[in-house]
Amino acid sequence: MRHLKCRKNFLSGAVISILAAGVLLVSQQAGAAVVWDMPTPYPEAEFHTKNIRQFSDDLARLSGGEMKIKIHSAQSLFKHPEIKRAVRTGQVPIGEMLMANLQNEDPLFAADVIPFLATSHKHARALWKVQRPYIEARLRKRGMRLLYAVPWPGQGFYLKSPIRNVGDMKGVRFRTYNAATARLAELMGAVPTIVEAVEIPQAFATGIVEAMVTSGATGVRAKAWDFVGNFYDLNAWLPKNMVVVNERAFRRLSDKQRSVLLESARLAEARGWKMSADVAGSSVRELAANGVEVHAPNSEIVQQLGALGRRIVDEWLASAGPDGRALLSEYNDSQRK
Ligand code: PCA
Repeated sequence: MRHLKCRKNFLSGAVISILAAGVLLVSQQAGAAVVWDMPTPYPEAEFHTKNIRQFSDDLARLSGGEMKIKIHSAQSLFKHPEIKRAVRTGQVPIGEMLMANLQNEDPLFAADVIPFLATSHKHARALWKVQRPYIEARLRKRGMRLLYAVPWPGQGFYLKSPIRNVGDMKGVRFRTYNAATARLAELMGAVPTIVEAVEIPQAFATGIVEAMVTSGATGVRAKAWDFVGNFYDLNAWLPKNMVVVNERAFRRLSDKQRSVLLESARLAEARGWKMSADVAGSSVRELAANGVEVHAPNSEIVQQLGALGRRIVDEWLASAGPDGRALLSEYNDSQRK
């Protein structure tokens, strides 16, 4: 008797879920609003996040209110190192992260943090054109899809005192942001600690670090002038943020929603590259206006960093295999044309 009752409950449960699935199907066909939570690592005022706001506005507008993104900036929903997994497993449908942070999965993700390979927006664009298909393929293999990527301005060093050469970096507690930047610090003889962008002021305040590598943009956002007096404007590389979507979430969208998403992403990529180039200039001016001395590196520093850069290329090539060699020669060919 009891057994039968359970069975009846089970049956009605099944009927309810079938009905619920039907309702879901109907509501999606009727174009009910899709609201996506989106974790990002960087603060609200950062140009990347402003670009995501506009991306979200475009989505809402072009979809006639059918799609919305709820942005959770500054690691408020997931910490930066967790965002890829959250998107991959479908905990969230969409997220932003630094592409090169996926280097431990595949070195091709880190082609844009090789020092002195691409040192301007123009070169970074050429590198991205070559790198993109490799990234798309690798994300697809992991159940994700690339929407767009936008670079940070060129990377330089923030230091308390001026340096004459790279030897002066020996033993310096140096803030880095991923494995590749930590490796560079190590080769310079500095002592790397990985610190997220939003945690920079605290890391300096508590003395965990005394110098850092990042862009003018992040230096301004962290108010670098509160803790360092010198910026070496190296433009050593332009790392990219990427916005990726979970493939299953993408497939659940209607045809119209998918094309609106891809169109909004195209607009965001074009806009973001322009914003990045603008911020490259304005942020260095802002650092100077706040009393940070902006240095062009002397020839000894350039030469020493160049040698470290070549060593990093060799290490990268050794780990990146045939695809790495193909990427590098495609990029070098594009530069000869
Ligand atoms: N800002 C980010 C990544 C590179 C950059 O310019 C950071 O420093 O964490």
